[in-house]
Amino acid sequence: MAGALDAITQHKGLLAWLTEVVELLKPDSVYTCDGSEEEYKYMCDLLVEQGTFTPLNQTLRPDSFLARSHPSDVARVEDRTFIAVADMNEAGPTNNWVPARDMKDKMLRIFKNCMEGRTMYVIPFSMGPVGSPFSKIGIEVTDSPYVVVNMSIMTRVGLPVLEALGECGDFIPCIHSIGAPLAPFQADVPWPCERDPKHKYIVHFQEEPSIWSYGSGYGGNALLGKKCLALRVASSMAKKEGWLAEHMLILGLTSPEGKTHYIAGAFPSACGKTNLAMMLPTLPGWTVTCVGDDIAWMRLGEDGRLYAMNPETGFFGVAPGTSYASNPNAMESAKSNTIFTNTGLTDEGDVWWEDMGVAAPAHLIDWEGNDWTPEDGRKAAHPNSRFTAPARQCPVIDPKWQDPAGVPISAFLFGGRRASTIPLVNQAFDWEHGVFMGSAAGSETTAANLSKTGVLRHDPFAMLPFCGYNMGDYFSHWLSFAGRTDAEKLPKVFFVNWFRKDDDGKFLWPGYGENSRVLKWIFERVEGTGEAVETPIGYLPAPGALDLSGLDISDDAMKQLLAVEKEGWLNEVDGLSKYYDEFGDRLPAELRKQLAALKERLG
Ligand code: SAT
Ligand code: MN
Repeated sequence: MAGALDAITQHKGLLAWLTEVVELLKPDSVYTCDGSEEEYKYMCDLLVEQGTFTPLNQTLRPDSFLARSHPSDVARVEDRTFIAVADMNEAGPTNNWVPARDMKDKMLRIFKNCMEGRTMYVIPFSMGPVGSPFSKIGIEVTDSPYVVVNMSIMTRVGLPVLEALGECGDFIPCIHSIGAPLAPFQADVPWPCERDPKHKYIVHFQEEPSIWSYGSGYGGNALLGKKCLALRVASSMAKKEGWLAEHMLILGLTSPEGKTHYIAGAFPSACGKTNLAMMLPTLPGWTVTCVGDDIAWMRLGEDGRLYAMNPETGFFGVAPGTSYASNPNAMESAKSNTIFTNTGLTDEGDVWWEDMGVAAPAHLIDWEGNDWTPEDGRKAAHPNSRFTAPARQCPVIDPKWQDPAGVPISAFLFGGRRASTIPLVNQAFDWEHGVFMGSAAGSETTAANLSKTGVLRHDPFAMLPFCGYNMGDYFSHWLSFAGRTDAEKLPKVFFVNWFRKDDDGKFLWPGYGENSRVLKWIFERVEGTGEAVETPIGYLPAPGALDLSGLDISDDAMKQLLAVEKEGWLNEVDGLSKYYDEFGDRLPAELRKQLAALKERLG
C-alpha cells in the first residue's frame, strides 16, 4: 500500500515529524509499509528487478533470495557508531561520544537531500508483541527496500503497530539512509551505499531518543530496531525505568522429567549465541527450546523473579559454520522464506558457505559475484555473511516466545571466545560475584565487526558495542537488582567457555550439542542438586558431576577444562584492574572489592 500516511494515522506528532523528514531528505516519493504479505512479495520483486536480490531455486530454497552487498559494507562499523549526549561522562569511556548539539547540526547537513531520486519507506515497527506495555515502537524511514524486507522478518511491522500507537503514543524516530541519492537518469547499482567508511554514521541521540544512520545498508547498521533501538537506546531507557536490555539469547531447558528452566546468555557477536539458543542436546531426554537468539528485555515480575522477552521475530544469524551438524534447527529455520546476504551461490541456484556440512561444489559464484572454484583458496562466503530467517520457522521455537509477560529466568550465562585460562563452566558465589563475572567478560574479536579479528578485548556482558550509556553506571544498574528483590529469586550466574584450546591450538571441548552437558549441570545447580567444589574463582563441577556419558573425551582434556590456573588468573586480575581504571569514579566500589577478594583467594 503506497498509501499517504495521513490516511492511516491521526498521530499528529508522527505526521509532523514525517513532514519535517521529507523536507530534509527530499525523497521522490513516500511509501508507508502496511506489513502485509503482498507487500513483502512486492518488495522482493522490486529487489530482484533492481538487481539486489537473486531469487534462489524455488524447489531447493523456496521463497528465498540472495543479496550481495558492496564489499565496503559487510559488517557493523563500531568506529562509526556514536552516542550523542550533552555530557561526555554520560556516554562513558567505552563509547564514541559526540556532543549532541554539534552532531545534530552535522546530521542535518549530511542527510540534506540524501534521498533524492529514491523512495522513502516508512516502517512502523514494534520491538516486542504489538500492544504490550513492555514493547517499544519505532518508526524507521529508509531508502532501502532491502531494509524493509529484513525488518519485516526481524520485527513486527505495519498497520497493527500504527493502531497500537494511536493518536498520541510514544515512538522512537529512526532515520536511515544508504547515502546514495540518484541524479535524474542516473543508473542505480545493485547495492547502493556510501563507499567512504569515514562518511558512515550510526548515531544515537539518547536524550531524545532518536537514531540517525547514514551510509550503510548492512545488518545492525541499517536494521535500526536491532542493535540501535533494542540495545543502545533501550539500555538507556532500561536504566532509567529499572529494567534490563541485554545482548542475550534466551532458551528453555527441559529435563527428562519434564521440568523447564529458562536460561539467558550473553556472548559477543559471532560466538555461537544462535547455536546455543536452538541447540539439539546430545544428552538423551533433554530438550532445548528457543525464545530468542540475540536480545533479551528483562523486568522483575510481581513474584520478584526476573522475566525475559525477545523483542525480535527473526534470526540474523552468521552463515559460515552453520550446518546440520552444528545447528540443525537454524538450517531448518532458513529452509524457506529466508534472505541470505553475502553467501556463495551454487549453479543450481542454492546458497553455499564454508563449513555448511555440504561438500564444496566444483563451481559457484562467490559473495563478490565472481566465479569461484574450491582451488581458488578464497572464501566463497564472507565470514560475516548472514541468513535472515523468521523465528516462527524454528522447529524448537518455545511455545511462550511471544508471551508479552516473558519467561522467568533461572540462570544467566556469560562467555566469549577464550583460548586459555577460563574454564568450561564456573558458577558465581552470589549475585555481586556474578555481576563481577559479567564485567570481566572478554573475547577474541570476530568478523561481526569491521576491525581486526582474533584479538582479545574486554567485552563486559557482551555489551561493549551496545551499551548506550556509561558502562560504569551500567555495572551499578546490574548490582542494584540485589536490592530490588530477594537474592534467592535472582537468576544464578555462570561463566562458560566452549572455546578453550590445547597447546596445539585444538579445541578441548566438542561444543554445540555437547554443551547440553554443561546446561544439565547448570539446571541441577539451579535445582540445588548439582555437585560443586568451591574454588578461588567460583563453584566448579565436582569430579563426576558433569554428565560425560557417551562422550569421547580424555581425562587430561577434562582436567584442563576444569582447572584453576593460578598464573593465568593472576594475569586476568591484572588486566581487569587496569581495565577498571578506565571507568574512574563511575566504577562501583563493589567491583573493586570483588577483584581484591579474587586476588586474595588466589593467594
Ligand atoms: O549486524 S548485527 O549487529 O545485526 C549482527 C551482530 O553483529 O551481532
Ligand atoms: Mn548480536
